[in-house]
Amino acid sequence: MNKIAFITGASAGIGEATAQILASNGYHLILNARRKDRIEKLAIDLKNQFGVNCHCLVFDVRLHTEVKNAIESLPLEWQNIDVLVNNAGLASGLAPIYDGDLNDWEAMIDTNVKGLLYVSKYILPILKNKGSGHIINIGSIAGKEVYANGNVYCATKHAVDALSKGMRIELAPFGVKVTAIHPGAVETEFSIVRFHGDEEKAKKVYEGFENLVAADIAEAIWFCVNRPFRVNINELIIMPTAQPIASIINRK
Ligand code: NDP
Ligand code: 8X3
Repeated sequence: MNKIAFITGASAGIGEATAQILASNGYHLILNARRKDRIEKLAIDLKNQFGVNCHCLVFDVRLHTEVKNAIESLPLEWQNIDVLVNNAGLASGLAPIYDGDLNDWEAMIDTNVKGLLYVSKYILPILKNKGSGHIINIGSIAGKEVYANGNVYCATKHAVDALSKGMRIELAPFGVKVTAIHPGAVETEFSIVRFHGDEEKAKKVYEGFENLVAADIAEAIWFCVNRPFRVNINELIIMPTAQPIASIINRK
């Protein structure tokens, strides 16, 4: 029987690449994002390419009631979830803490921390009752190190790191695995979002070195998901070769 994975933030970047690789391995998918047109198109493409079914759930992970209603109203055939990929997230702004914008701070805290918690809250009971399942939390190198002007983004990703460790302790008795994936610079829409739509500024982030691509992270996620039940990959830090630590990028 095909397994079911629930991916938040599946309309772009790492989430979309994860949908591709899981679909190519026979997973049926619950695809979440706010951009309905994107996930609906992805659902059709994955059906055509790999013959898997996708169920689109359009909601904003920051809104508790939307999250609760969407997950609680899943049709019966979509409730038997095996894998949750908590991927939806963003950096908003890159400024010293004394110049920080309140809207940026709230967007990051509400999405990266509270959104991850809201989604997990309604899916955990399913995995716990089954006595199996796998949660993949997308953290960041910003959750392992702190860099100048990253302040609140780094804090939210440190929270993802801590929550992943806590979840692992509390869910292991129920046979539920928890893996945290911490990437360095991956070229996606991430920097366009961070710079509030300034594509020129975003492009510069990736100039002069070989950045990671979303498929690199998706392949690592698939490796973790595809281990035997006895094996859990607790965490992976995945960096561009040119970026040995968060704050150093060796550019040509
Ligand atoms: P993208 O901007 O390309 O994709 C982000 C995804 O998250 C989109 O699908 C977006 O969909 C979704 N999303 C954002 N906010 C919400 C929300 N409130 N509700 C639902 N979905 C939302 O970025 P990445 O693919 O790079 O980012 C994915 C994850 O990886 C994030 O958690 C990010 O912090 C992390 N990460 C990224 C790195 C990078 O360098 N790119 C490195 C380390 C970690 P929509 O807008 O349609 O809602
Ligand atoms: C995204 C990578 O280096 O901008 O999480 O923090 S970085």
